[in-house]
Amino acid sequence: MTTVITFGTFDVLHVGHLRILQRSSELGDRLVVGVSSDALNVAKKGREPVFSQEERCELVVNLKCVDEVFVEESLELKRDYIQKYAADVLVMGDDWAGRFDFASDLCRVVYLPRTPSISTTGVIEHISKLGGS
Ligand code: C2G
Repeated sequence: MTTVITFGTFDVLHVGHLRILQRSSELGDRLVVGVSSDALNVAKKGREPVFSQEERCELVVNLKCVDEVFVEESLELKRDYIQKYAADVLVMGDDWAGRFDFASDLCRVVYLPRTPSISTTGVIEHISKLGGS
């Protein structure tokens, strides 16, 4: 059985998130997703996510292509997570290209192209403009 692992915040879930998860799942038999903790998001992006880590995990784990989720507490623990979940493939969006090559002795590292023209920040800005009109 081939296990695929990927990571992300998945805040304000949108079709870009869904598509990368679907394409990740096609690279193996089982897809495990590390969902960034609220604290990690504050450290990484300087703001609280819109949806809590529990809500983000609940949304992601209920997508058909996802088998299991866990909360990613630290960016530094990638190697531990890969080993803990016995991942054969690590998938990241190509905005991270090259930055996870340090794990290539543990598993295959694949960067998939992002879906153009959609982002959590874009969705938040769109909604706040609607609210202001
Ligand atoms: N994504 C995508 N297309 C978009 C937006 C996002 O394919 N239009 C992908 C990203 O490349 C990433 C995943 O969806 O692989 C999750 O995106 P984010 O929630 O923005 O993830 P990020 O905060 O970059 O977290 O340790 C790495 C981090 O946890 C990645």
